Amino acid sequence: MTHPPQATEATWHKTACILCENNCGVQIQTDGRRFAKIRGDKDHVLTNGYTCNKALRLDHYQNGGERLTTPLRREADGSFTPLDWDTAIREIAARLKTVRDTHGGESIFYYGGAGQGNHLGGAYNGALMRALGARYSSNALAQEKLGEAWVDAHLTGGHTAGEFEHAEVSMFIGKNPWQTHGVPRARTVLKEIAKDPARTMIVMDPVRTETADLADIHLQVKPGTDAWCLAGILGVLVQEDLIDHAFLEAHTAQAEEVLPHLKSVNVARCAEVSGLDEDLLRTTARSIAAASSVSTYEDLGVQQGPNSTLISYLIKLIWLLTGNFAKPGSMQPHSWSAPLARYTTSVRRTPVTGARMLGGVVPCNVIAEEILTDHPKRFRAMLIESSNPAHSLADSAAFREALAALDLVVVIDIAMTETGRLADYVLPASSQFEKWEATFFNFEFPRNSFHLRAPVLDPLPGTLPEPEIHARIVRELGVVPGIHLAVLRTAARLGRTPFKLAFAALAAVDKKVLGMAPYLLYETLGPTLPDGARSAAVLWALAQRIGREYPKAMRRAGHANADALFDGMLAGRSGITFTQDEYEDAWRYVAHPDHRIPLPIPELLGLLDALDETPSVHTTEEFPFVLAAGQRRAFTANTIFRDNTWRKRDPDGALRISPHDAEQLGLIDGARAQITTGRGTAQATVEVDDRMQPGHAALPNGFGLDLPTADGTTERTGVALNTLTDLRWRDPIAGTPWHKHVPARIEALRD
Ligand SMILES: Nc1nc2c(c(=O)[nH]1)N[C@H]1C(S)=C(S)[C@@H](COP(=O)(O)OP(=O)(O)OC[C@H]3O[C@@H](n4cnc5c(=O)[nH]c(N)nc54)[C@H](O)[C@@H]3O)O[C@H]1N2
Ligand SMILES: Nc1nc2c(c(=O)[nH]1)N[C@H]1C(S)=C(S)[C@@H](COP(=O)(O)OP(=O)(O)OC[C@H]3O[C@@H](n4cnc5c(=O)[nH]c(N)nc54)[C@H](O)[C@@H]3O)O[C@H]1N2
Ligand code: SF4
Ligand SMILES: [Mo]
Repeated sequence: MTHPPQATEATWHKTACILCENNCGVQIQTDGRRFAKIRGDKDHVLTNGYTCNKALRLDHYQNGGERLTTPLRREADGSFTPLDWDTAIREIAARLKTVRDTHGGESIFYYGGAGQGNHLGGAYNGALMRALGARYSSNALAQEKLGEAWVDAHLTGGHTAGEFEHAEVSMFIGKNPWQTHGVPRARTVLKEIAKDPARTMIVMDPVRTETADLADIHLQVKPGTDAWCLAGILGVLVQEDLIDHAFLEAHTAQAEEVLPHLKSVNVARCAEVSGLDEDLLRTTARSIAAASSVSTYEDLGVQQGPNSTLISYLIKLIWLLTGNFAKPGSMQPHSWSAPLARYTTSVRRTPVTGARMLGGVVPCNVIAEEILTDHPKRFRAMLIESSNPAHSLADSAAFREALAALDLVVVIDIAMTETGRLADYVLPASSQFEKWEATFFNFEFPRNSFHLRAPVLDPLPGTLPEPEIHARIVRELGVVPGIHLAVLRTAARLGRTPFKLAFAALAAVDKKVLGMAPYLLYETLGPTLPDGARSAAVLWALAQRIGREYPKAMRRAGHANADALFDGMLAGRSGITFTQDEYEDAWRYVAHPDHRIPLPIPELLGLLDALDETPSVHTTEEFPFVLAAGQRRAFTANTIFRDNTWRKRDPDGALRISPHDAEQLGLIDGARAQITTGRGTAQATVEVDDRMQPGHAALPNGFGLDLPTADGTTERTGVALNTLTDLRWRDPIAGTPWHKHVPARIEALRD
């Protein structure tokens, strides 16, 4: 018997915030389809009731924007025709088949699949790609983390993260966790560090950010000069012999090939290039060396700027040379619920431009170049899911031209986006509060957790969850033998053990079964799961992998076997711990002979040696400012809200400039300015901000969407940043964009 909902505790639904990778556990009280109240979930396994200011605005995601409620097909005149689902799936599958049969499955490109709060749909894309023979994909990680992932692959062989709750020295490099989190319960943790005289916070940022306000040492570098600052710190560590020789001896390999490169660094020159006092670099290095534990966090300020892959290496050398790995408060490896990238040093190349695909992913900045060519191997079709690349990729003009050159573009989103407007088909997804969802942003050690969220609301009529959309396309493609499905369905009805045996037997006779696993699980195990949690079926395979790779840590976390873990995932409304490691286990994650960390990366040591001849200034007389195109602020959240009314401050997305520059340019607070780059122009309202240094300017991310108005047109608030960026400004190794380092001209606008 079901009970009607009442305004009691029963109407609080446990879920999580979907606005950043922390995914803080929250509870939502609904009033019909509205989110009446939102509060932190104290039971949440990772965040214990913590939220920032943004979670309380989630109703603007669920109910603020204009939702899609029917599949749409774009006609030759640019208008959209509503279709029923069967017609849409039939037409899309037929057109995908045509592309595959004419140009090969490899010409079908997959973009996105995951946002800050939703990875479950993306967990199914492998099966769809396989069904099509597609081999190339990309996503937002290729705008930030892939250079770092490649460095990690060389060093520890896997992702590492800091343990800031316990670190004696915490170092944030191009990272503003006060606003952007990334560290669970960031504001609490930062305040605790700032309060404790025994702990030190080092912030490397050209801007005096809210995080820098709390820091003991603010390395206020000139924009884009971090490589010199870090080389200087390393130079001091080696030249003053502040390194941990015992650690190097016991746990690393070939340190002797790295140290001479650092011995010869000219510290004074490094300080000069980065605009800092040499003494400050020396004090910083000494406090790192003296600490019992050091944790570092590098983010967009360096990953989206010059020398980014080299910088990732230098940062990791700082904690490696000082022995800050695998002990409390230092850098740690961790288990994965599902790996977000491939940690490998052997890389494939893209079919047309031959760009390196670090992490197995096509660099975002080459996608348009891969398409806008007559090369026979160019991409011909694109599936885009849970992402808005026409807005978020560098060089919107080039990307839009590339989309127009494709034979087929399919977008899966909850709303009509800038990308959707350019697609041949747009498919409406259920929102993240209308379906089972989860993320694989699980980077904790020694205890790692995972949170499967149950729906808060029924799906909006006309929408479907992504796993169902994928399954319908795969069914229509008719690539899976019916007998496979029949065998697995029967086994699933008999129980988990028969299912496991049947799955293993089938995989033994037909290797393709593994590649199609997400689809097979969705179709067979899925319908047997409680409360309509069909989309969670793929977690069964992840639980099996966790059981194989981390059996002891899984058992320590209280799960007798992989099936028990899977049941725990299904039942844990506030998340569950899936692995509980011990510090000495950290070495087992180091995927090299003897679990030793090999220190040299010759290509990057070459770049380090060449720093003296490397340009540190990219501005010109024509474009004298460094524009950070995408500063995160209190009221920005990528493009997850398609609604401007959620913001309590900074409604226009102000251009922040220093008082010195404002005076030079004749600008005051609230004045309008024109921003010009080699690629475009835009206008913005000015905010004079003494946190900025002269020559540096910042625009926020998440603005510049073309939102529908009552009269059927669209209206844009703030700057669409990537009308200003150029896809050629990118890291030579990782291909990651220089969003934080865009040479620009700023002028006062007079009316
Ligand atoms: N409020 C809010 N939080 C978010 C998001 C959001 O949209 N809004 N987005 C989420 C996402 S997707 C991500 S990837 C993270 C990103 O999180 P962060 O990387 O912390 O965010 P940013 O503000 O883009 O950049 C961080 C800092 O880099 C600095 N910076 C700029 N140029 C340089 C430079 O040359 N050197 C150095 N050292 N620093 C520089 C900027 O001043 C800024 O303070 O945030 C997540 N959290
Ligand atoms: N110039 C510049 N460009 C940048 C950045 C910058 O700092 N400067 N930052 C970069 C970074 S770090 C990132 S992470 C990217 C982010 O850019 P994108 O990867 O494009 O992601 P979001 O802006 O998060 O957009 C998410 C999309 O998912 C849709 N969506 C929300 N929920 C669901 C759902 O449940 N299902 C589906 N199918 N769709 C859903 C939303 O409507 C929205 O269209 O931007 C990058 N671009
Ligand atoms: S820290 Fe991130 S996940 Fe947590 S409430 Fe704020 S925006 Fe949401
Ligand atoms: Mo991001």
